[in-house]
Amino acid sequence: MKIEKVKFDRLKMPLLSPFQTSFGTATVREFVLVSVYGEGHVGYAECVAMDAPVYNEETIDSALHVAEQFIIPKLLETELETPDDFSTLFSWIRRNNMAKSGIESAIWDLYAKQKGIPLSKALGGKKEEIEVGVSIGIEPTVEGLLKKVEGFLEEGYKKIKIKIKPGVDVERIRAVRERFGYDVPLMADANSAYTLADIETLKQLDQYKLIMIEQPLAHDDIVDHAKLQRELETPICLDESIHSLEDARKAIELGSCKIINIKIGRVGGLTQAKKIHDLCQEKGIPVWCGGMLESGIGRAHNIAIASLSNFTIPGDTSASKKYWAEDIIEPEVFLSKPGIVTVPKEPGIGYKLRQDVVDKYLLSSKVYCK
Ligand code: OSB
Ligand code: MG
Repeated sequence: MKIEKVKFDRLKMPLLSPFQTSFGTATVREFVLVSVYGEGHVGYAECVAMDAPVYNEETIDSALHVAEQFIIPKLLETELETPDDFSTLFSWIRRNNMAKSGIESAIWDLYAKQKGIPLSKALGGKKEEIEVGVSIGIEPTVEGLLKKVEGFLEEGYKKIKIKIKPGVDVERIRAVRERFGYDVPLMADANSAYTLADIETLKQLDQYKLIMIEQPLAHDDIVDHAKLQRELETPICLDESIHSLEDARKAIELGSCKIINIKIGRVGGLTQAKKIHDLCQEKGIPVWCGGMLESGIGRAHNIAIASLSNFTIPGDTSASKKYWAEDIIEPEVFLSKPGIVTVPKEPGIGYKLRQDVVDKYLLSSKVYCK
């Protein structure tokens, strides 16, 4: 594969409603749409770095810098056999996984389009449809949270994830259980807001039979999570702590988690995501696909990777309309049946880019050729 041109479009799209996590509140999503060109085809992906380094160490600007200085010049003069070569070629660059992933995932889309096969198939995915859930931010009121949960349950979402932080945790989970019962597949995501000093609060959550608690402790920890997991009945799922195959291996070996959330951007691309998926499968650790408030382009990649067989837990890839008044893809991501998204059968990601919507939210563009 020869990459002839790379284009970055920086977009800023308003969220339909504010999204609050333990690290802050978002009302807009700024991100980079990546296009890679080769042999008459265009591959698309999204760089999911955020505007501030609150989730991981990257930002949109740091990702653009790393891509421009260290990835693109080499890429434009190298012939890749397969998209897997990308991660070998740039393994010398430490971390900066979202910078890598934005370009690598676009190359995967390009590859699948050149072969005329769906991206899901190129990755080894077998599922024709995937089960999806929703991630609900920290709502200003309990009543507001219950209203949102009710709406998403009516749409048939297969997993309800609720963001928590110290002081806004046990009462929220209790309220959802009291209103909707114990059959609702419910989980909490703390985004690293607790320490081992909060163990009594975290233990109180056990009585609500959550399917898991996601990343309760520090973003860079796997040791305290192992201690915590020994004290909790609720399975721990790691998100922020897992950046690589090696991180996953160590966390599994230590007993730091029983489930792993795979985000393509956080682990440096689809090749690494697939490797972590395969390791987890071998070790009996179920995985699911997390989200980063993606536009439809990022969602499309999430759908493709979630078609692999060990993605046995519904992911966070909800319909486009949960976040966007209008998405930049056609068709939008929608539920084909309650809580189900159909995996596209068209070549590549299987969604078309809506240039009119891209233009509407465009801040700036930059093109790189040899
Ligand atoms: O922790 O999973 C997370 C959004 C931004 C950063 C981190 C996280 C999230 C979400 C939203 O939970 C998931 C989605 O895209 O719907
Ligand atoms: Mg998370």
